Amino acid sequence: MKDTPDIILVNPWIYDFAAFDLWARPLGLFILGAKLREAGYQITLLDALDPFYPSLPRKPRRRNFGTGHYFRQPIPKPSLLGDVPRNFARYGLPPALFQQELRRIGRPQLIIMTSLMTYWYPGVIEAIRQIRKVFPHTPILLGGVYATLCPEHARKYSGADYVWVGEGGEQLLHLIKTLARPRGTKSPHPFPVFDLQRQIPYVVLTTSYGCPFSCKYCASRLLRPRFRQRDPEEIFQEILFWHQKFGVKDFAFYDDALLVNFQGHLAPLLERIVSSGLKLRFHTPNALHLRFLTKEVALWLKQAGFVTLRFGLESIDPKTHQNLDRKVQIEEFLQAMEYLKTAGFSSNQIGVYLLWGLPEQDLDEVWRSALYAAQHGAQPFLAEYSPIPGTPLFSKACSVARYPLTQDPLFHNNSCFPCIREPDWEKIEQIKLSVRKLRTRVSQLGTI
Ligand code: B12
Ligand code: SF4
Repeated sequence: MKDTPDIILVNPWIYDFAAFDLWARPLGLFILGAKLREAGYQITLLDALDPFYPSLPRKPRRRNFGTGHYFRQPIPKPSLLGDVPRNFARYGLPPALFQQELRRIGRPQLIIMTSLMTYWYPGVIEAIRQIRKVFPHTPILLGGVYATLCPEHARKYSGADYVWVGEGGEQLLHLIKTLARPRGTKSPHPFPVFDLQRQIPYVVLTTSYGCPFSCKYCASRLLRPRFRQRDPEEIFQEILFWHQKFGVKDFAFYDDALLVNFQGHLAPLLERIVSSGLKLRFHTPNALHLRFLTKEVALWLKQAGFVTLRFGLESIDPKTHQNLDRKVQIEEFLQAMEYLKTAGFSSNQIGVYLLWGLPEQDLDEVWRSALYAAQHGAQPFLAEYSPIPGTPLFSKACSVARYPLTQDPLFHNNSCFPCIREPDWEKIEQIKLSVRKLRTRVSQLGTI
């Protein structure tokens, strides 16, 4: 008889104009997986995004440090986003392979699915629809960012039996125990369940939850109301485990506030890494705070093996910061750049995110910011604003947007520039292209 798992963890598809595996893993689901193992459940993973699935029609290209493309299939663009002159796609396994995989695994007692961007909900709905075809009666529990930020929508449309809001502790485990009985298997380790993947090109981790800041465009406080830092030694053991047991060299941090309380938090971890002599590469795809980048911090980051640094500069216009985040001043950016260069970082390792598409923001602001960043030796990366329900900026966004933002989370898609009434798509493409050229020049020459 086939040894079916008690629970299948599902990472659903992405439906979007573009998607790239920039150290993007469902960490919340993998942490939950660790708790389930600890509680004696036998679990398995069905990852709809798996770029290593053997019978994919084409192998997605992989890039540096474990990042890479997903398998992509063009699909019709949702009619609501008809005015956006771009192609739409499903990223991940063809549905037939997803179904085949479900049949191969066999019927579990419970299915647990995660969700990320609110506007990726069509991937959640489709995954649930496909699961129902194979296991019509198995309960499905949905959680994650979309489920937390848009619970009403998720309850009404996802098709899940249970929609969980927030992190979930004992109460969540209690619910799971009413839905599935653990077979009492022994957990192989206490860490997020990256080993359920076919390959482990990198591991993502978070040393803290939440953020002490409260920028008006950000959902961090809605997802994690309390800022909490983990024990540095525990994090070191997590890194050591993946490196020693699975040969993982690339680690990406998901923290919202990695550098806060540096002396008491990140410094002890970096000291452990440096003194252990491990040759690892660290990446921070989620931005770091420029304000906390001192000379000492820069030196530690360099010594410990950080190779991809991203910072939240957002804009060089002081008014934007006054109105929205108060998180950085231009002098702090300049100072940080000096420290980073002195510590030995090269320009192709340093990037700054710049927000555009904010309510009432002039498109030229982002271009000025990009030029300024490049002139000072940082690569500019554009981050389009995604309006998020419940954030302080959301009502303003609703009042200027060209779509009814409250009616469908598809309208939160950052690629649509929802807060621009009449997008000049040609100009937008022109800016993107010019910024890409700036990045190339900066990474080759160190400046422009
Ligand atoms: C890391 C991160 C990224 C990474 C990739 C993440 C990934 N996995 O793919 C990178 C840097 C690439 C990224 C990119 C972007 N991101 Co981002 N990202 C995050 C961040 C900081 C953390 C998410 C995370 O994994 N957290 C860690 C784990 C532990 O938590 P979790 O997955 O949320 O899960 C917890 C609970 O939800 C729950 N849970 C999870 N699954 C399940 C399942 C069940 C059943 C249950 C019960 C519970 C549960 O358990 C966990 C707790 O134990 C969040 C902000 C935040 N603080 O959460 C923004 C966030 C999700 N990103 C956001 C945005 C806007 C973006 C960008 C659009 C930015 C931009 N303008 O370019 C891009 C879009 C990328 C794309 N189009 O491909 C927004 C969401 C927007 C939206 N409308 O949904 C957020 C909320 C930040 C914000 N601005 O407020 N992001
Ligand atoms: S944008 Fe960054 S600094 Fe601001 S609240 Fe969100 S995570 Fe914190």
